[in-house]
Amino acid sequence: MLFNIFDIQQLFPFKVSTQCSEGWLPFAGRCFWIENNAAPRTWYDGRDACNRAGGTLAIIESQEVQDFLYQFTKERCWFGLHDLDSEGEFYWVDGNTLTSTGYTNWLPGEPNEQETNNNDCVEMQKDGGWNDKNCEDLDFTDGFMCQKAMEPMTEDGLSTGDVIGIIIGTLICLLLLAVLIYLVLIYMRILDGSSASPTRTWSSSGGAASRFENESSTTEKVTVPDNVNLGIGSTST
Ligand SMILES: [Ca+2]
Ligand SMILES: [Ca+2]
Ligand SMILES: [Ca+2]
Repeated sequence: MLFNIFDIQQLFPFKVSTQCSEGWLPFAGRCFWIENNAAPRTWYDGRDACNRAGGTLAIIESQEVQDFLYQFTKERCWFGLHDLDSEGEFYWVDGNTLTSTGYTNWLPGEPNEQETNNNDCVEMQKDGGWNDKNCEDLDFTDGFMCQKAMEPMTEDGLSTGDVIGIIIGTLICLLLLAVLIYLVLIYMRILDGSSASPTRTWSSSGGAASRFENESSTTEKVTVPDNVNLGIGSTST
């Protein structure tokens, strides 16, 4: 292999490691965002907000993740569990089944799907227990929990996109600088050319014969016919 990515990275002025962007909490190898005190949100509102932030509603696959998230929740919060596709079969938003993760924290008597109320989305209540609830129910559930993967970032917290933006911006600046220097050189050359143009002086040598002579090394002579009166040297009356 001609190029080793790690060798190339050594040439790069940024040290990169995986981190969470500002405001996101690192835990269990990913980043979490807990939205509290928001306006009332449906499960879909939370899902869409997490997606817009580049993540999904949170997946709680263990007691550790449950405990971590619970310490930041101040109210009922939606998370990424639902049985929208098949009643009673709960899936995480990443497509895995609830049984595949093997952890649950249902409140006593939950999930208690009500045919008239379609409880197909799951919230964490204030005591940390899970409750299935109508996905569009705005009562009591004002928060949601998101997760997303850690991102490669520099020590200064710059993401890959930021670094690429800086590099592209720098290249554009260098290109503009090169164009500016080129234009300045052309302008200076034009000025030099005009200052080096022949300076013409009048020479009266040769009697009536008259001509312009170039004082510079470049000789340019213009012969003026003898019968042309240039009005130079004549005395006005
Ligand atoms: Ca249902
Ligand atoms: Ca249900
Ligand atoms: Ca319920």
